[in-house]
Amino acid sequence: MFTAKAVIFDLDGVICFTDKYHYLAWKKLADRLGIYFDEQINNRLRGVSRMASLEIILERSEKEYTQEEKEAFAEEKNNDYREYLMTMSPADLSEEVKTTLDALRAKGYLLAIGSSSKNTKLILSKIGLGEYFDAIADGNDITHSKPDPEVFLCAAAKLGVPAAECAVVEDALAGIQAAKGGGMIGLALGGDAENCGLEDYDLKGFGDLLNIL
Ligand code: B16
Ligand code: MG
Repeated sequence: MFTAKAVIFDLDGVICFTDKYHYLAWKKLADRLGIYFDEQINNRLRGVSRMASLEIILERSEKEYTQEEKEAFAEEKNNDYREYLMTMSPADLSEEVKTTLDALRAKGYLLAIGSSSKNTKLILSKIGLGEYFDAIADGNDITHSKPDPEVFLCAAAKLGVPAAECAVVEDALAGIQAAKGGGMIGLALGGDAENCGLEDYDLKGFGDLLNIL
């Protein structure tokens, strides 16, 4: 149905689920600072960079903070978040995701990760995919986070595949905007990507990739 040579996967919300850990770590910081934060606000952080996430949380703060203070808050949150990540294991990778990835590879697709997260390599190694992908583009490679297409264009360049021949799998609207902005095929998988109106296709589940690629 789609002609692509490569598939670029978002990480959080597509390959595995760390939003609960982001929530717990941001909640701890927000509580310490006396700022209201709930799971609905947490949903706005999908695909958004760490500093941009902090700005969303600080929207409810009565106090203004300096750049230095903000960087310290982001580091504090990240240290708590990484403690949660250390509890992850290959059991956090579903059978459906693993068998679908293997089947796509067997069909000849190049497979890459395009994630806003600076913790991408740690997460992949914890779930047993440390050496799996043909290319990884993450928060460490880019200056502009999704919805900017930079992370996906970086993944395509690392793969050596033209953007038009890359399909992107995303759970975040910001991620679909990034994929389409980069001239790629946008495949929505749940989250606020689903039915956002910009996607080329709504996946019924991860395994549905094998029906369309
Ligand atoms: P970090 P993705 C994103 O990953 C998360 O969805 C988002 O909630 C997070 O703020 C962002 O990574 C940055 O993460 O603090 O680990 O650098 O969905 O693009 O794989
Ligand atoms: Mg995501």
